[in-house]
Amino acid sequence: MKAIADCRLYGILDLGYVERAAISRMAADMIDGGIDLIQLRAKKSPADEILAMGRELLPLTREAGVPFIINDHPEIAAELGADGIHVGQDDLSMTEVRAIVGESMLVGRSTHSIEQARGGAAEGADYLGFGPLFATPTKPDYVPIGIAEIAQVHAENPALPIFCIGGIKRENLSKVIAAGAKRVVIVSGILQALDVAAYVRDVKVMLPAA
Ligand code: 3NM
Repeated sequence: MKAIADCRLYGILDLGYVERAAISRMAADMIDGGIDLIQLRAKKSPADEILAMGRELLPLTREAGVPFIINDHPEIAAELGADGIHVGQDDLSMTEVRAIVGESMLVGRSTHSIEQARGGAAEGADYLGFGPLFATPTKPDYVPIGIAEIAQVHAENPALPIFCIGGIKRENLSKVIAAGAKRVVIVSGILQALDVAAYVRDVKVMLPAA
């Protein structure tokens, strides 16, 4: 499995954009393009459906060596044997998450400020999300933080993988990289692309390896 330190482009299968029946096809296209990480984000789905989707996706990601992350639900991640769990600011503490998923699973935390990123680093998160950089319909209730603090958040946490997120598209990626981003999450840009694999491939070329 690809190490988190080597991951640059994080894709999310968000059920707000992808039909349930199309998740495996979408995952395969993302993998084909060279996606580094895949998260399942199904905010409105019941636990048993998330588990069923995870069971469908995990063999695909495993075969590709792509870490598979579950959003929000540590119990499901543990039951599934996922590679990671991603939690938000209002979710469980790191201690509580670790008690459910164990020590070896990746734990990611969403952060929306420099201060929250310090908290994520201090609690021992394996990686951080940092955003939303720009306004985005995927997470409509959040005030965008812009790109000015990207350099600082990286300077403060040089060893921690930080994934910039929120409103990032192929079209504005060079601006985000110029501001200091090394890793990004792209949700709607990938899921709404006419050619998903080609879109992922293009973005990967723009994100140089360490
Ligand atoms: N989390 P898109 S922004 C899921 O800032 C999510 O924590 C964010 O989707 C955060 O690429 C976001 O379509 C949505 O803008 C990202």
